[in-house]
Amino acid sequence: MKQLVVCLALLLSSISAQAEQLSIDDAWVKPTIPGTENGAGYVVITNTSETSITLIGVTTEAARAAEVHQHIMSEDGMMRMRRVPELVIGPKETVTFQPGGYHVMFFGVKFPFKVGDEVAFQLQFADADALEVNAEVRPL
Ligand SMILES: [Cu+2]
Repeated sequence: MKQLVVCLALLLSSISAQAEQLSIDDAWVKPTIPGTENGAGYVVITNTSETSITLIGVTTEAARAAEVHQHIMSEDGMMRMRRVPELVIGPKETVTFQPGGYHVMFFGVKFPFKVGDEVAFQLQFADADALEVNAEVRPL
């Protein structure tokens, strides 16, 4: 019995430690343009821990697929989007997703994103629990 109590205590402390590794602020998505099926979302992720944490993807029920993207200036001077398979967030580092930079790309939205709606997605990490994000649809 004593051993079980110790195990439970360890389990609980590891859960709360993981929950505190990351904090999420200012989550929002753009309204989708009528007739198009792709969307973009933004979030501010802060790693409050002493070790690096790697974002490896996004899941959502709101679209056929979702990916972490970045805008990059290509050699011909055009802004292009590229998928970011791994985004390392250093100890105490804050990564700000914003238009023209990192964003969550939604492919094949299952409903139009309208101002005032909420869009839920989950950030997946290699070394921490997934984080549920509820993003508000805001006007541009
Ligand atoms: Cu994109």
